Amino acid sequence: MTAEYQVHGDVAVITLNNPPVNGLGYATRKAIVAGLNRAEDDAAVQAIVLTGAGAAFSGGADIKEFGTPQAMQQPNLPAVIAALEQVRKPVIAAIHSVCMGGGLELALGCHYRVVAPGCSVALPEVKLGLLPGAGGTQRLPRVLGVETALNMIVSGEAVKSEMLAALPGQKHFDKLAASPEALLDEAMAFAREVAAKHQAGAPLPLVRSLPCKHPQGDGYFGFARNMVRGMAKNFPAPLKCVDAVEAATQGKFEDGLRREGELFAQLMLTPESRALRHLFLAERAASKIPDVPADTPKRTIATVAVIGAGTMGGGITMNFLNVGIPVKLLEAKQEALDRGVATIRKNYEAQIKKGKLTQDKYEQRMALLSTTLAYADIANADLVIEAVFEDMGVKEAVFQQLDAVMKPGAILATNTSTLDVNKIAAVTKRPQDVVGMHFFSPANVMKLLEVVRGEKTAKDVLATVMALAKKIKKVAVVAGVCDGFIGNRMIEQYSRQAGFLLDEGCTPAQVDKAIEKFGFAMGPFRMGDLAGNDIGWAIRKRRYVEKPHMKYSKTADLLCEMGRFGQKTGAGWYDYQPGKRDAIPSPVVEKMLEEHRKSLGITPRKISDEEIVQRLVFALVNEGAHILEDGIASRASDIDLVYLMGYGFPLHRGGPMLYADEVGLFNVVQAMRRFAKNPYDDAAFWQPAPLLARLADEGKTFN
Ligand code: T1G
Repeated sequence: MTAEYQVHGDVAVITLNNPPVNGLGYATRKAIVAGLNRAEDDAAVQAIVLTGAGAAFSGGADIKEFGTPQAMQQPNLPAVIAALEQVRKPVIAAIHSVCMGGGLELALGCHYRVVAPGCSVALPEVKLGLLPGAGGTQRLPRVLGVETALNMIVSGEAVKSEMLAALPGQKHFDKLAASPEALLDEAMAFAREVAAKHQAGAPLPLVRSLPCKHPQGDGYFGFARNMVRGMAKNFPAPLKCVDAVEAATQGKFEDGLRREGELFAQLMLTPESRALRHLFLAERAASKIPDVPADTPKRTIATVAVIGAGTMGGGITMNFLNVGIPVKLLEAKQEALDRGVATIRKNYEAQIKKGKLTQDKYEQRMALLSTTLAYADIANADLVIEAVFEDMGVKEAVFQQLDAVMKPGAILATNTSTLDVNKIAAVTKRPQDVVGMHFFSPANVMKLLEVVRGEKTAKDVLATVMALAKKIKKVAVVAGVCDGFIGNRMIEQYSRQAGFLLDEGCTPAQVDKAIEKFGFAMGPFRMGDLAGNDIGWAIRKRRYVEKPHMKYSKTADLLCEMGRFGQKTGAGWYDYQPGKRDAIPSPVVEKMLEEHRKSLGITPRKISDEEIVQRLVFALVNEGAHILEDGIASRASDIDLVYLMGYGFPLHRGGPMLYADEVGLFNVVQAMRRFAKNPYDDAAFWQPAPLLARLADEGKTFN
């Protein structure tokens, strides 16, 4: 289905019907034009109403069509809008819900717009690394004013329809309907009113005919560019949005439209836009579990218990309080509970100070929090999440307790970041109710949630947790059980390469600077000093036992043996002034590295930034390929999502697997063959994963 055509007396109604959001794909575009032609040829029809069925008026161009021949197949969207403007009968857009991107541009091509209150209206193309490419940068300023329009276009944020309709002098909406339910009737009545006016000879109003000027012209756009430049680091689209809107104020409509088209075409080809479009689809794909149907019944999660009131437990708790779900926080000792609750209060108070939270919302949330020292008190929770010390023995003891007290059907979740969820489940009589919910610190901020599926985890448990993740505004990715799941398994290889680079002659600062120039927010050594080098130390000690064959640089252990755990001890890979976070290259560390290289008989060599970045990033790619082969992740885009949302991989590169696709898997494999010849590296690791080798050989991509 694409668009339905019906005639009600003297008004034709064209209803977009291309679920889920009436994306304006080729078939839908054709159906709109067919409907317009049919209405124009029907003498009985005096006016045309264009509306949408289902959840949206239209969510815009069909993002899934981008990069395919259909995307620009005529009639493309500009052609459909031109057809709208050429119809000699009044066309009224009746907007009942979401009206975004090309959907809004379509509405702006109509002669009139009637909108229901509560609709989300946006030109969000900039979030896809694009700009409105069907006249939005030329028409929106004409109906809302240049500044309001530019703000909407550069931010991509949605605005409620009643807000826009209330703007003084706006010509965006001709009528605000009483409600979404009343919309169509009101639009039809409005259509008949204007039909009469136009039959009497009044010209049909076109947005393109409205004037578009800014009194301060160059001054304003110069200011706008400066504002945008800061927020648009690594992304070309925002500045081109300014260029396009400026063009709307500088001459004939057609010239501005042409300029917009040029800029849109340029952006469509940028890797940054490919990365953002990939991210958009990856987020939505990740919510689908191949063998768990979308309509799998979900368990009701009305109350949650959290065990452990430390940094993670407190952060996890806040996610549920934030969406109105009561939490009972359990600890072993009262002072730990008091500390945990105090931290939650402090976090909320900080948000109030920043104006991000109101006092009454804060009090509402805190009213949902209760605490206890007794397992019996949490027995009726629908979901319990343990966030206790990262030790298998401790976690097994907790799950034995939970198995004994929790009501039947409660979901038992572990926040472990690497441990074997199957082993934890095995100490209970209900392994089907056990699942991993791996939050990332700070848990109330980081969007990523790894949902770790045990061998016996029930499908309805997975479906429930995935739906709950969306409710608490997390990006959830399902991972299978292995050491480190997806993200931490990959970061181990990244960290190993960082260590080998030090062995071979790099300084921590050189490695950090190279990967930060690539786009990571923080390199591995600054990150280690921030998170605490002792955390990695504890994990390596376990892995030395479990994986004796795995080669590591000893530098990180030497650093920890010196007590240099990072910022928390005032010294790590870098030195720190008391109370300051600025990372200062450390002569002590430099000396340690020199002595260490001597002990290995390594003559330090100059290593290029390119080699640093390739070894760090391709290590992620190769391990990601293994993760796909092992079935730990369902799709490459899930791996990208984990790294973008949880490990600071630069958004404009789209994730390690998409980056490898952009570099070309052939080139990735060639580089790995070179790294495998380095005697101080780990040749075995650099054997390309069979999946990677095959795709490279066949000239294919991960995504
Ligand atoms: N095209 C194709 N599919 C889309 C889509 C779109 N524009 N928008 C959403 N979907 C799919 C999505 O993939 C998912 O599919 C389902 O709809 C539900 O999405 C020329 C070039 C509209 C506010 O950027 O912001 O117009 O996973 O989970 O939370 O200038 O989707 O079920 O298979 O997000 O209710 C500009 C993007 C396009 C809007 C609904 N438009 N979409 O949110 O549902 S470029 C956008 C959204 C453009 C023109 C340019 C949201 C939503 P599946 P969802 P939701």
